[in-house]
Amino acid sequence: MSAYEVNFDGLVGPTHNYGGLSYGNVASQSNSQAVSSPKDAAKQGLAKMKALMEMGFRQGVLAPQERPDVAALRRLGFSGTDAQVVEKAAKTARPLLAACSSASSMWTANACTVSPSADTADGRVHFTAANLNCKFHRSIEHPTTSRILAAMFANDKHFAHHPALPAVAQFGDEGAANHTRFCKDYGAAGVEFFVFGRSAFDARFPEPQRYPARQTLEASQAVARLHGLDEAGVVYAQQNPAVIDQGVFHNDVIAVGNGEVLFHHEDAFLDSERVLAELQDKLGRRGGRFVAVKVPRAAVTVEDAVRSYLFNSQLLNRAEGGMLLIVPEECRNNERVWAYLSQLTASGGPIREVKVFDLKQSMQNGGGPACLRLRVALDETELAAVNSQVILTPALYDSLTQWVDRHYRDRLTENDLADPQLLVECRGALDELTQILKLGAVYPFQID
Ligand code: SUG
Repeated sequence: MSAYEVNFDGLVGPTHNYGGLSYGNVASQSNSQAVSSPKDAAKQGLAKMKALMEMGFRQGVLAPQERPDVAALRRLGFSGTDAQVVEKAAKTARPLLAACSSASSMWTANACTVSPSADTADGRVHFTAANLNCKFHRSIEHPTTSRILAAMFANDKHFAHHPALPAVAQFGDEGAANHTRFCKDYGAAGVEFFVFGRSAFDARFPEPQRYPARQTLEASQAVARLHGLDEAGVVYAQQNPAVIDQGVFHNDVIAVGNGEVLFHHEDAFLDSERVLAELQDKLGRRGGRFVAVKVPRAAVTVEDAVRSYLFNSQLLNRAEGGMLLIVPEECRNNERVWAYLSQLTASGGPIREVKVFDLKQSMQNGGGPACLRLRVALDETELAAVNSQVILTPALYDSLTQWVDRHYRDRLTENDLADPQLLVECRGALDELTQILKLGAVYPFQID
């Protein structure tokens, strides 16, 4: 039976703004307080989805969240009507209002970890929502994420959903941003590669000195257990703490894999040789031939990788053979990175083509092409069991574009977050969206 990789991109929410909320994410910090354009952000994301659909890839959409999150503000002690809650937070606790207004669920690589049915003990596709415990503004995403995933993949026979891990730093879990799957074919048993930043319980693993390591080994191990993965098909690797300290806050900022190929920076992992040998061995036992494309620091420094987001790219199989790399515009603007890419595609290796996308609105918060998508490998039967309204078609693209035009603001500043009307607009937009995507009631304002 044929199997596909379906990319579910996050639709950017109406409150997209630059809150400077992510310590350790260089772009988020350096663009703090800049004026955002929610409308441009949503359209840049939709343009990427449409382009992939037109290239023949299966493309899905993951809905944004209700923001400001009034329920989260109430849990922090703000009271009164919804408008009063926003008003009081704006007056006395701006950083909390900014955190509760973030549109960060757009980076769906962090929504959850997914294991395809070919890898799991019960033959179902498993999803574990990420607790995103490292940052408050992201830690409030998982309850709604779980409801949205359940509405998209609503079939017990094929899909198993696990709630987020315990909400403590020891089980800090950032979802698919630190998880890659290698396989000969999407439908064949593969090797799941979990990259962690630190261990919560074992002091032998070194830690970064400056910036936080968000993903723990123990969280990755728990996800592998929940999904019923076989040890023979799992590899754990520690991210190099030195690169976390240079702004590589997720593995997907320094490496990307697809099929039998890992495209990675020379400094991405600790004990790199051993890690690559284990991947080669385990994939070999599953009938695959592992290929590592290593980018030397002499060609691209970690700093250039972080600035350009070279590795936060989408690595996709082309129908005509070879792979295509989807990169952000910032790669073309960086001379060294662009020179490297030109040489890479001419080198006769697995990566043959590069396509560039303008994702500036998301990039300014540290979110590139790979952050914006959640990969789900599905066979034909499973694909048929997915809520068909979330699969992009030309008609859905048109209706989402018109929906954005109707509801989104052209510009948003920190002061605008204090406007209670923004909440009204957001809820109105999302109510309509749940009808377009046939999600049912998934938002707090629809169920509480
Ligand atoms: O968690 N930025 C996100 C970016 C996530 C990127 N995802 C992956 N690499 N997979 C984060 O740091 C910034 C929000 C702000 O500052 O307004 C933010 O949350």
